[in-house]
Amino acid sequence: MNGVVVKVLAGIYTVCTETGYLNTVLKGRLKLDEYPVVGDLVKLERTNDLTVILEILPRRNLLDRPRIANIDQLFIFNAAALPSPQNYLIDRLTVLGEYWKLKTVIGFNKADLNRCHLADSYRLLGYRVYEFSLLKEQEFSELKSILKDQITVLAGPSGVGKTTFVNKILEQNRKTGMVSEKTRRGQHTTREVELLKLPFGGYIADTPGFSRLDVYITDPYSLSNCFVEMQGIKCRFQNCLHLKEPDCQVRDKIDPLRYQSYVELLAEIKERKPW
Ligand SMILES: Nc1nc2c(ncn2[C@@H]2O[C@H](COP(=O)(O)OP(=O)(O)O)[C@@H](O)[C@H]2O)c(=O)[nH]1
Ligand SMILES: [Mg+2]
Ligand SMILES: [Zn+2]
Repeated sequence: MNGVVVKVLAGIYTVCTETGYLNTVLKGRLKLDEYPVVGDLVKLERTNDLTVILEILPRRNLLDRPRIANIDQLFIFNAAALPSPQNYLIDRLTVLGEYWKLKTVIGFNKADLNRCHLADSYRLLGYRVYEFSLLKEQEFSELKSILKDQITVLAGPSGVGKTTFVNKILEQNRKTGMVSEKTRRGQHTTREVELLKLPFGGYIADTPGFSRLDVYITDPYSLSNCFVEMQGIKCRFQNCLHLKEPDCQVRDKIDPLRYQSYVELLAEIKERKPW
């Protein structure tokens, strides 16, 4: 029997199988190079009253902080207002989406409050952008079709409506703005990540976001590969960071806001301290 690890807590791996959820442990004395993480496909065996994990099937990808495997899609979740969207945060996430080669979707919730001009900028870059209000039922079927049969990671700042979204999608009532979530806010510890099974196929994980870009991108020269609009432009220089180099052919072709994000992200990567 196979299943998907949806939660890891104190050595107990909750696995979703075709017959339901099972709490499992690692097979005794099982020597694994790596321990299972949320998103892992695992091979299970039932022994007496216990279900054990025999093997982790090969991973398609493995994201860090939070640790999660086999992700298909990144849903960058924002609000058109309250809080107003931060292009820098969105750019950081689009960079990670490119880095991990994930399908990337950008959503702007709370369309009832504001019309967000940033939506058009990201559309122009070729991203799939959705503007909606979770207060309006009719806009919901399209959002469901985006998630169907995908393993989606939801990332975005707090207050934008992520929990409201997940509740509606799961047709259940988890508390919005949960206290436990609030107490963790501002701390730099990683919140545990959990995959939630969607009733129409697929899984979704609500995450605090992948903030430590420098964990992944260590070579400043590779950052431009993670900006979709820079991928197609050849700079005349082999080694160009597209900063102040004279005659750089990339710098002037990029949207100024995106370019500013590029410069700031580059600075972050360069400041990286060895661990
Ligand atoms: N005006 C408006 N408020 C919304 C909408 N969606 C969610 N909210 C509210 O935004 C607040 C934050 O929502 P929550 O789901 O806790 O956000 P999270 O921090 O991203 O999980 C709650 O008070 C929601 O009721 C929307 O489409 N329009
Ligand atoms: Mg929330
Ligand atoms: Zn250049």
